[in-house]
Amino acid sequence: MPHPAVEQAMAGLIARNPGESEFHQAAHEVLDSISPVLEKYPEFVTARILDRLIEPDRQIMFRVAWFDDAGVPQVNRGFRIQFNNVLGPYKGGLRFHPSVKLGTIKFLGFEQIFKNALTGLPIGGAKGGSDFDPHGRSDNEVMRFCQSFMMELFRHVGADTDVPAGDIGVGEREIGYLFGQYKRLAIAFTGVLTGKGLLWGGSLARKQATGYGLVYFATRMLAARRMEWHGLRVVVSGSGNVAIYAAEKAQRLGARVVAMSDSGGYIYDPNGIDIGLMRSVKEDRRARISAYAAERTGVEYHAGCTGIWSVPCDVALPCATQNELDGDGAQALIANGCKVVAEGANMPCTPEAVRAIQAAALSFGPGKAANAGGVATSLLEMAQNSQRLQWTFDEVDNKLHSIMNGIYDQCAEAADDFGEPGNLVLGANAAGFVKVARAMMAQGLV
Ligand code: NDP
Ligand code: 2IT
Repeated sequence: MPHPAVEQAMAGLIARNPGESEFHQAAHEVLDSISPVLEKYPEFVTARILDRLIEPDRQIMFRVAWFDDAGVPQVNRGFRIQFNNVLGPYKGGLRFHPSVKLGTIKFLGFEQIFKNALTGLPIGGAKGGSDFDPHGRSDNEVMRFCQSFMMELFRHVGADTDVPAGDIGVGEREIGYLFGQYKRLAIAFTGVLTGKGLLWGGSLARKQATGYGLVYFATRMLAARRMEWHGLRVVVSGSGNVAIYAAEKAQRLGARVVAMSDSGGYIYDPNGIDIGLMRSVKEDRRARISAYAAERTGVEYHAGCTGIWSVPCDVALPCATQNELDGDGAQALIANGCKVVAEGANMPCTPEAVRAIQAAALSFGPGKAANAGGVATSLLEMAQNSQRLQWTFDEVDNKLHSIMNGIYDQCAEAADDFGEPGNLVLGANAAGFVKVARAMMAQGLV
């Protein structure tokens, strides 16, 4: 039975945020784990921590108007949800994708609170973005959009206030245009954004960090089953920033990544992905993944992205988007003998998929723990900006590695403490929540 405070908070959230199904799903995922924590800390119930935590500190929504290359005015909607800054300045990415709605940003911002808490670093939770679709837009169109977006956002962000970064559809190009406009408006060169280019305040290893961190986390999941990467078959969905560097690191550790995807379809490459070719297709040319199949022998291309889960593998790393791996996908993975599923994307597994994976005794690593290496390395970028220094690749990568080990240890220990050893969902939610709740108690009713 859920604790009554959980039921009250969830009912309030649904009533106040009608129709925001992704936010409901993300909140359920956390709140369903929290009852034993509330039993242990009744003071959190008295202080109504849950009801306070599910209501964002601030929700910013604005019009973004810009001219396309044909001179036609275009209108998009911009968002920034500053969810909770009890542990540090707001921190979280910006997503540019046509599917972005208020509820999408709320779900991502809510996840970010606990993820950032798990890193052990001083960062609060936020997320932002727009329903703008960069696909097929020229660099000039992307620049004009970014400049218009920052024209409003700049009032709400700052190196000690709120520090956005990239997410789907926002990479170094977009961060560059956003940074240029911020600098012009604020007359200040500060660490207001992370994921910056290496020549202008970026951190080495930030681009690789989410994917590498995911593999470091999954290494611990494998070790708990007395397994290692060498010789394993891996399926990685997506072919963006997180997917490419997860695939690269897994292969460097001796695994064979046999399938990757984009929103149009997936490729099956039984010999293991050629990372150089994949980067050329997706990063340099911004082409479709079908081009990879056309340029390498022995590769199959299949239209439609969900079929990727029927490719036999030992480890599955969903790294594209929310709800991309459903109950059927999970059943296919289980039937083919998959042992470990670790989330590189935010909430890529549906609740049915997570239940099926856990019931079949596969190891499951939730995104808020497994993909926290990106935001953790963003904090390392902020630290370098404050110091006016740039650390070496290895320095950053070593710190990332130990942060991921620390996150895994916290999740495993919290799962033990709350009586479900190996349940990293419970562990991540409980460990993240306790930190945030304690800090909220200390800072009073605000
Ligand atoms: P990118 O934009 O670099 O790549 C996204 C990839 O996912 C592309 O291959 C894209 O295909 C695919 N994709 C996007 N939307 C859909 C969709 N609706 N259906 C199927 N495929 C889709 O983004 P990132 O790699 O940065 O982000 C991927 C995931 O990782 C997201 O969930 C993000 O929130 C999460 N994440 C990112 C972090 C980061 O540091 N970047 C940190 C932690 C989590 P296509 O090109 O066809 O659209
Ligand atoms: O989901 C995420 O953690 C990110 N998109 C990265 C956020 C960040 O601030 O680096």
